[in-house]
Amino acid sequence: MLTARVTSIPAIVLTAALAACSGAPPADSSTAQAAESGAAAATSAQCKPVETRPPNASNQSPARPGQTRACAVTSNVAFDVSVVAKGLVNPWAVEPLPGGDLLVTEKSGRLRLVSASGTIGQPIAGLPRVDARGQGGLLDVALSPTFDTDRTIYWSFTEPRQGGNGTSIARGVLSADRTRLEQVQVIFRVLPTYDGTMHYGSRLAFGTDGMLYATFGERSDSQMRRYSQQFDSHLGKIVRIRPDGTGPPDNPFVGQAGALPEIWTLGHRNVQAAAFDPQGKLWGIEHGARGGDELNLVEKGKNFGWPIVAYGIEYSGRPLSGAVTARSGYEQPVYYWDPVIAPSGATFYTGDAFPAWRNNLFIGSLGQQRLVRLVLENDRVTGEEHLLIDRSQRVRDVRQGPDGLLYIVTDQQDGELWRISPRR
Ligand SMILES: [Ca+2]
Ligand SMILES: [Ca+2]
Repeated sequence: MLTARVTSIPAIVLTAALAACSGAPPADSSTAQAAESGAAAATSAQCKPVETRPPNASNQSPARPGQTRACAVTSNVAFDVSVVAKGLVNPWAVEPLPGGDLLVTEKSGRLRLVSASGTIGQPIAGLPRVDARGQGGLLDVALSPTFDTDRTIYWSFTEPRQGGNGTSIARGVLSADRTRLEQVQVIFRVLPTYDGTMHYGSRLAFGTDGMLYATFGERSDSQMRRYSQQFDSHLGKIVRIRPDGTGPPDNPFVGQAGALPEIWTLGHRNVQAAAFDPQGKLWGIEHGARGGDELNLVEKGKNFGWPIVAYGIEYSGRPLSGAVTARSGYEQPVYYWDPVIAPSGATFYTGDAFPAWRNNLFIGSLGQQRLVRLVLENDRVTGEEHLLIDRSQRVRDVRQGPDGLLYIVTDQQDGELWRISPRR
């Protein structure tokens, strides 16, 4: 939460900073943050955000300047978009392989190898069945940190279960000819099982600690939201597990009565994007309420608020019942979008092909059909750019390849795989 540490900044500078980029003034005593960004305030007269439409939650204010509607920035990077492959049916994830080929999941349950030149392989055999209704299906895929030697991959999927379904994580070994998965095991099951078709999450990301971090939704229905705050459920959580699916002893709630040992953070709504930054910090981007999509710095044991603390309104247009935008003990998002972008897939760019983009966070936007680029400084968003708008496709996932280029899949019935490379 915010703490008032510095209050000496002149009120007139504060006012300028607030007016320039963040709409109305903050709702709580967050002037310290404004003071920290005093330098930015001095130059913010020219600041215009990418988003200029009215917010959905017109009566809400950010907790600090720059928490939403950051200054629009233009990188002036000239790039080409190559359509590597077409005809992918609602692809959900793209995972570049070391040699240049790519794994692509399709929501209906197929995992495919797409060659660097764009040849789409037959579905890889050996995956368990998925429940592909609604938002469910075959979701993310990630390579083992030791893929080079063990050819092991991990994937998340909507598992049909007695009484409903749930997000589960499986792993398997890609056969030498890359046509099938062997030694397939379901290593983790989100509890409880529920009979619905929404908010499964999920993204998978290995940390430098060798642990697998996985993000999940709270299953959307109003009676399910409370699970985001309950320690006896994985719904609305980010978990940290060993490669065998078990919770390690240094997780934050190990030993707490009734708490599941895999929980890393709580209070999430539906996290469909997660990425480690170059310093090894985990960031999660989640679908919020209408006007409340969030970028969060995912730190051990923290509570990100849903459904008690949240920006936005119900998709019906009604206020969020019982919610406030800020409360002590609950994390503020580093950044939020109102109106929403509907985020899915994210990566920090670290390659050599685009020096101007290094350390920037790229996020897919389903709802606004574009790629979002965020500039971060000291764990704050200082610039936003929207790319690939003219393509009008729902961007589902973005990853950096070993060649330093960006790879994107689009969530369409006739979905595409794109390669973003410097213009020739
Ligand atoms: Ca992935
Ligand atoms: Ca939140």
